[in-house]
Amino acid sequence: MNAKQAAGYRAAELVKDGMTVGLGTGSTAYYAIERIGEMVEKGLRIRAIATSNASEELAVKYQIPLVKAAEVGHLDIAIDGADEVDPQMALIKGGGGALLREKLVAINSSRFVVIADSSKMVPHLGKFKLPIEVVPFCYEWTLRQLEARYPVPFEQRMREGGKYVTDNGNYIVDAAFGKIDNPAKLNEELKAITGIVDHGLFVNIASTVIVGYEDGRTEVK
Ligand code: ABF
Repeated sequence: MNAKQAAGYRAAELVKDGMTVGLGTGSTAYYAIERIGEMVEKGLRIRAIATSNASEELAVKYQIPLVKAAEVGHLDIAIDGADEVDPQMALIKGGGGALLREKLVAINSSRFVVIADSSKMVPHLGKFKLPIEVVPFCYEWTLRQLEARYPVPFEQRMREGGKYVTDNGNYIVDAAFGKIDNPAKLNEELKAITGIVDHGLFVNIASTVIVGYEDGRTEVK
């Protein structure tokens, strides 16, 4: 069992019969979804909201019943990966481009459980480029505002055939901040810039972090 598997399976153990679950996105969340699918197969009554089209497809594959926000007041638990986790459990997420739905699911869950292999644990955030989701309308001006405000490289995320587009039809700009000294301050500043939908800083949202190690061990923080 590898580190991602160990963390994903351990997190799935927190899901109980009757719960409504937020399904994360990425290669670590994959294992949590796989295990939750096995639990559904054994008869546990679990319903879910997925944080991306890719995770929705996994839920369908594993026959995990999907619900809409209108059908449930909140989520009992959300399980999702991260790109970086600092000692205060602040995160950088969005490497997979799903940050907006991931944040909406996380903030509407009673418990947000982050699952990560030990390589994601960092002393401070920022080495991983911060994904920022921007609306396509006049995005060049939004990019100009960012570049005027922060003296760091901003790079529009591309994919084969052109600009990367999120499941929500927006663009992603990746910001190479290097070291982020005050994630809470940057979180507020970015949210105040018109044209920015959201970004990959998750501050004071995670309630549990499950770290997976290559020997199959897990550590719950
Ligand atoms: C997702 O998990 C993204 O926010 C983040 O980029 C990704 C981490 O990737 P992985 O689990 O594949 O390492 O939630």
